[in-house]
Amino acid sequence: MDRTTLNPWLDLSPEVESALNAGKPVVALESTIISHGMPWPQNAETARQVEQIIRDGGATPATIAVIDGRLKAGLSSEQIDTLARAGQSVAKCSRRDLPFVVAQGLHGATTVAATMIIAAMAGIRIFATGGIGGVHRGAQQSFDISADLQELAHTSVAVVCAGAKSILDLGLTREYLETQGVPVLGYQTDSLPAFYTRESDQSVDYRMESPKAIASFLEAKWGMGLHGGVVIANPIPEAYAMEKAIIDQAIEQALSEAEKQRISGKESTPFLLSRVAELTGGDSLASNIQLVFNNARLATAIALNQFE
Ligand code: PSU
Ligand code: MN
Repeated sequence: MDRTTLNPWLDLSPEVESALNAGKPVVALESTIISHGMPWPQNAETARQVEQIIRDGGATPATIAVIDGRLKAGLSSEQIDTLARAGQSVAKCSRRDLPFVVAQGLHGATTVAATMIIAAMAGIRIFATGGIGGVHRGAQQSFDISADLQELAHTSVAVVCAGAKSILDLGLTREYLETQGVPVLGYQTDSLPAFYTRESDQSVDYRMESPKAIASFLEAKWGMGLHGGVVIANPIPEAYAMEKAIIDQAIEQALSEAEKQRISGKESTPFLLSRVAELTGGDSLASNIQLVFNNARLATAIALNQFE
């Protein structure tokens, strides 16, 4: 990519800049998962470990956030700590929120949508995370549909995730993605994974057996000019998968508390995530961390294939 065309609002870390200039594989990572998705200090440890997994696999990690009003692809260890310690007090930034945070010179933790936007600006095509946002249960009434889905419709970045949590309506999420022309690939699975569990009652569009097959799919899509994202759904490793009944019960309770407390808008997803984590104790946090690592490994393998 021609560095002179770099967006003037965006800073690359030295590590990310040299990888991109050399045409080496880079994997993007989001920061809402750090500030809003996990508690301190596991969030900072996980963020650093996931970067190391990507380096060990032969690619360069680019953790994405807004720091003092600057868009960043690649954070220092201190910047990761700042977001991790501040937790929910950092602004959760989706597409809608980026101009405010930038204009005010604030820090922002980027969601899947905002991370895709900044990754695309930097010329990064592969992004690893935990779970994507989607169509919430009861969206027929609440209209609560994550901006992540619209971003997937338009922005050409592939998102490796463990599916979506069943705080969402997975069936409606699938329908929405289908309407928007977003392919959902299953890595060695026919079933859409549901984050803590390897399977759900939803299917994927196409089962892919190897990182190479996924890289070929991406090359064909973007090569022929079909802009937009791709969901690459990677089931949680068997050893860390949780019992469906336990997760389902925690999710039902979190949803009913959210309704009683009239939680809505951008608070909804963080509220549900943290209540589910509290209700299931340390087990769900350990699973969450392991599935992020697993997604980083797959994203790295796909990124390497893209550069063969
Ligand atoms: N789902 C998870 N973990 C997360 C998120 C979703 O299992 O951390 C975060 C991601 O950053 C995602 C965001 O992009 O929540 C979606 O928020 P909303 O539903 O408000 O769009
Ligand atoms: Mn929402």
